[in-house]
Amino acid sequence: MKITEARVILSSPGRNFATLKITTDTGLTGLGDATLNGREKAVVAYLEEHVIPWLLGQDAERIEHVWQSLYKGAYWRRGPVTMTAIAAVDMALWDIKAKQAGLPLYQLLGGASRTGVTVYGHANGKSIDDCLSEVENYVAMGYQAVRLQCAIPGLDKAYGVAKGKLYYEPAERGLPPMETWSTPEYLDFIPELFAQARKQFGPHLKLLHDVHHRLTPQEAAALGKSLEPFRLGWLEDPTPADNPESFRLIRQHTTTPIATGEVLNHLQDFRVLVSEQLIDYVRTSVQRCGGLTHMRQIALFADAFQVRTGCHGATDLSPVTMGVALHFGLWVPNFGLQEYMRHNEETDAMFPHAYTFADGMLHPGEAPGHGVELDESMASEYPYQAASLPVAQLRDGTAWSW
Ligand code: GCO
Ligand code: MG
Repeated sequence: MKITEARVILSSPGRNFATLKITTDTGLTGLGDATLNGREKAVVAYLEEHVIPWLLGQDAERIEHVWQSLYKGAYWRRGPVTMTAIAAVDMALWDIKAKQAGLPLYQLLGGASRTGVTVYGHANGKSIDDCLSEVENYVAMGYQAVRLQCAIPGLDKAYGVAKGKLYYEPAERGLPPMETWSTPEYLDFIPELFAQARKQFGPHLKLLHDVHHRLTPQEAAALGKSLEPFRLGWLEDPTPADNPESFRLIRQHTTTPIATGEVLNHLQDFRVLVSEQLIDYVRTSVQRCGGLTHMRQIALFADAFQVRTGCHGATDLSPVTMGVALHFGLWVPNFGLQEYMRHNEETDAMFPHAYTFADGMLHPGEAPGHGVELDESMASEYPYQAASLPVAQLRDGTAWSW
C-alpha cells in the first residue's frame, strides 16, 4: 500500500493544532497529531521540508520500518520537534493499518486489558474555595481523579489557573506573556489546599498536583514530605526532568508518588528515572515521543520496574492524540492514569471522534482505526494564529522555569 499524499493541516478552533493527513493508493487515509504548543511551525517545516518528500511512495504497511528510517535517517537524534514529527507519521500509519484490518486500534495492540481508561480532570481556582468547588463539579461528572491547581496569594499568576475552567489553555496570542514566580509563597500555601481538599472529599478521591518544573530537588523533597498526610495520587514535575539524577534526592525524602516526563521524548530520557525507580508515573505521550511505536517501548520498559503510565493529555494534544492515547491506554499492561483536559466545543466538532466519557473513564470506541477524523472544511474556517506559552521570572527578573 503506497503513500500517495501527505499534508499538514493547520487550524485554530480556540487554540492551534497541526494535523498530518496521509493518503494511500487504496484510498485509505490516516491522521496524526503534529502539534507542539508554541512551536507548531517548527514541526510543520520539519514535516513538509524533510519528512513528506521521503514519505511519498513508501509502503504504508511498514510502520516499524518507516519509524526506524525517520529516526535513524535524520542522523540528528531525539528532541521534541523531531519526535513530534515522527509521532504524527506513526499515528497516521497505525490509523491506516487498523482501518485496513477493519478493527479498532486497541485490538491490533493485543486487545483491551480493562473496561475503560480512567482519566483525571483539571480543577483550577482563584482561591481554595473556588478550586474545591471545581473539584465538586468533576466529582459530580463522575471523575475518580482530579488535579488541583490554585492561585497563590501574593503571586499574580500561577500555572494551571486562568481563562476558562473546563477548557484551560495556557498559550496566548502573540509574544509570550510574563509571569512572576516566588517559591516561598507557593510552599507555604499548597499543603493547606490539600489539607482542605482531603477533609472535604474523604480518603478515596485521587488528588493530584502539578508543580510544573518550578522547584529545586531539595524544595520538591520538602513539599512531597509536607503533602504526605494528604496522600496525593501524584506530585507532577516537582523539578525539571532533564536532570534525572536530581530525582534521587526527592525519592530519598518522601513517599509522595512522583510523575514526570511530559517534556521528555525518548526511552533514554527515562532510563535512570525508571530503572532506579525514582518515579511512579511516566508522563510522556504517544504524541511527544515518536508515536505509538516508541510509546509502547517506553511503557513496557517501565512495566519491568513497576512504573505506570500517566500520559499527558492537556488541550494542546489534539483529539487525534487523545484517540490514539485511549487505544494505547485500554491495552497497556501497566496503565496508571490518563490526563483529560477537555477540548472546547469547536475543537470537538472539528475532530469528530469515537471516544466517549462515562463514570470517570474514557473509552476509545469501536470504529476501525483510532476513531478520530478531521472536518477539513471547518478547519479552513479557523486559520492558525501565532500564540506563545508564558515565560516566568523571579521578582528580581531572573528567568525561571514556567
Ligand atoms: C499538564 C501540562 C500542560 C502544559 C502544556 C504546555 O500537565 O497538563 O503541564 O498544561 O503546561 O501542555 O503546552
Ligand atoms: Mg504537567
